[in-house]
Amino acid sequence: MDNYIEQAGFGKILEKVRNQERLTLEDGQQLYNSSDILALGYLANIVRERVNKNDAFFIYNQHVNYSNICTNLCKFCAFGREKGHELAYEMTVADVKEKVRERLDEPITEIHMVGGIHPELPFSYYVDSLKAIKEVRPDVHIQAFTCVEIHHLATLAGKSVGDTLEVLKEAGLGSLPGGGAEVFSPRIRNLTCERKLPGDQWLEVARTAHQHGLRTNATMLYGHVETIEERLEHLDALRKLQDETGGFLAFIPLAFHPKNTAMSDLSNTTGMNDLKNIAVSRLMLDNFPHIKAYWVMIGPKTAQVALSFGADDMDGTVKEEVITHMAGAETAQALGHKTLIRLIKEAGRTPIERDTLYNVLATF
Ligand code: V47
Repeated sequence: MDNYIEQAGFGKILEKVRNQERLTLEDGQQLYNSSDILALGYLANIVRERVNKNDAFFIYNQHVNYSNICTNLCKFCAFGREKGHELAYEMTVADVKEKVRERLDEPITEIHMVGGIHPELPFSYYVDSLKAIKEVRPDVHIQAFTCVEIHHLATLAGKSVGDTLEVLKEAGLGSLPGGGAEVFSPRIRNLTCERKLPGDQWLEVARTAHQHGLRTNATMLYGHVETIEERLEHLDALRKLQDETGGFLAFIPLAFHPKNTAMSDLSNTTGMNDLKNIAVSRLMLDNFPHIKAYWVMIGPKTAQVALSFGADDMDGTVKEEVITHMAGAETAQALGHKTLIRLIKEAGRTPIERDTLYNVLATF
């Protein structure tokens, strides 16, 4: 295989990967510009198996999207709605509590809760929602509110981001999901989400969360109008912050779904692009412990194959995914525990049920 990699022009990168040397942005360019997916997969798999051996993780989780009312109305998003729109919705704290109560008979270990930037809900709503979830399921880990929401909540609370996080932690917040990162480039934010928190401020909220002992994830929305350079700058910014804090748990490349968005003239991503983003992220983000193949966005079949192209995590059972399905995702809204185990086993990996912080709960 080494001969093959050298003939494909990746000899130097192979040497660096073997010697655990950091890849440069130019190396990243070369990887992204190649269509030799087997070579990319081979290289990414070296890092994947060094970091995670043969393990492939999943989690028993439940998504709760408390409201789609949003003042940002990003062009790539089919979920957000203006207040008063016929498809706008907002759950009360009692609704959130009920959503969690409905599944009390299932061994859910994580509640993943995010929503739009709501113009009116007070800070107390968010605190009370966390407390309500903990009342129903005291042991559950709540992974809630993207860095964009946290910034908004700090404004509502009239406190610093750090002090806001302390209040939320006290109410039950366990960690932050990775959404809202999109592509940090100001050009992309101007084109697709001009009202959203700028990239440098997203990173600042993540830094503060890490300083306050909260682990967070990071995402990148790819497959719209971003360039390869912009993707690599995004990965580089995350890699630098991770060097500084070590607070990121997982990176999740998110495949753009155009349906029902203001960018619906664009095409869906392809299998090659999906696998390439997994492989290049694994290679560039040498300091991230986990790369997640989010089956909701790339489909369970590609996510399964991704376990050989750099990914070590398939996310989880999810239950009632809304954000991607509003944008035309044709995947199921939930996957069974048994299906996840079968997908991982057939990929030749060891299925590991984890909790949010990657503690092992069961090995299959
Ligand atoms: O922030 C919005 C993205 C994100 C579309 O942290 C879209 O473990 C594709 O961040 N097509 C929310 N993507 C989802 C998210 C996430 C999901 C699963 C796990 C984790 C984690 C995080 O979805 C948004 C935005 O970047 N998004 N619209 C769309 N049309």
